[in-house]
Amino acid sequence: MDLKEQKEISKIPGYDSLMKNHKELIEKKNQPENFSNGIYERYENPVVTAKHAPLEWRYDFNAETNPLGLERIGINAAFNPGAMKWNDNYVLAVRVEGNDRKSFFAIAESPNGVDNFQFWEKPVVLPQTEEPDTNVYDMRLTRHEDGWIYGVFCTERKDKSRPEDTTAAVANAGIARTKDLVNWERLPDLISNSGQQRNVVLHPEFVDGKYALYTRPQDGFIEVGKGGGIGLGYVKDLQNPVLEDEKIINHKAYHTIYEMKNGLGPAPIKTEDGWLHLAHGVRNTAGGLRYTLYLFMTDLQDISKVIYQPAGYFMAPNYQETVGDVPNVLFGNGWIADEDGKVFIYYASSDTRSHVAVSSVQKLVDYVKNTPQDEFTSAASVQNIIKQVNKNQELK
Ligand code: M1P
Repeated sequence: MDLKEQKEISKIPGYDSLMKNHKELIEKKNQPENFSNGIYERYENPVVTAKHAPLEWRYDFNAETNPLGLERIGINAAFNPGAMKWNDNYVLAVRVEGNDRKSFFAIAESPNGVDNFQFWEKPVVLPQTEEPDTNVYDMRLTRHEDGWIYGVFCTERKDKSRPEDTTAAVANAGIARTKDLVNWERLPDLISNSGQQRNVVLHPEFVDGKYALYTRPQDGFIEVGKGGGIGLGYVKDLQNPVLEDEKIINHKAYHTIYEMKNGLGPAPIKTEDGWLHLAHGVRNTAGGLRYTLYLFMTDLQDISKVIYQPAGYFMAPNYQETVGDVPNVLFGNGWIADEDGKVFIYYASSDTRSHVAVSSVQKLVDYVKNTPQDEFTSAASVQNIIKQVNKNQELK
């Protein structure tokens, strides 16, 4: 018996069909949906799901130690990916969540941005600070002009001031940087005046020689309380990331899609008209929280100044997307603007799986500049429709 034969014999039962089905899933072609609102095209299939996780992570393939061929480590979800272009390919820093509820990051790469996403061999090994993370999630990737690629993510730990409450947690921004997406250097966590921080994003350029960070201060772990809104603050040195001059630049507001809370998605895209931002807004309903995505634009000279913000959502969960571990959620923390102006918007549905929608800088800029702004009353919304009807009547 030669060595190769010995290896074949030692594989678990069902190995070949497991491998075949996994390959078919990864190589499945993706198409745009038939319907588009003209602003973006959603793609039919999710780009990354729990089932895309490599079989090597999940199975012990050795028939001697796993004679029944059982899955040993279950993967529950693959969502909220950060995104960037990498050697002409499209990479996602996916929040992969195991059956044990722990999230970690893993890089998935595709040649075209819409299908064939394949995870790299091993998940990201994130160095720890003195106080280890219990859970990490929602990495925003920023290629900063200082030459590093930064991953800013949420780090969650037990709230030790409430030992009796097993659900009490503290969220903050963890910061790591890399040159190759494999070896990561951990920097200290953000130091800010807020009790908790989530949805923190690094701006890609220096502002007056400082690092600019978008924040989302909050009083509690889930509830933003008196805090909330998308903030902006500055850090002189990321080795000692003390946040200064934090101010809210995009407030939550009554009777909007971001009435209860909001948070920035990925780092903004620079356009000739301004910085284009993707964010999520949260409102409460009788059926629970509803997360939708919205866009706004800030001034090129003064990044704290919102210059355009269309009313309402840009993208909301469709019927299938409303279903998942945390229903009725769209969350987007990754997008890629290609050199030809195409924009790949990566978003996740219901904290379960990751999708793509494709648009362009031209369309998104037109959308933010020409969609009516929220005037906060039904009567004003009716007037906006009437204005448009009258304009169309001039064409007759
Ligand atoms: O469950 C929905 C989202 O909830 C949190 O986002 P936010 O702090 O804005 O409410 C995050 O845990 C996010 O990962 C999750 O998708």
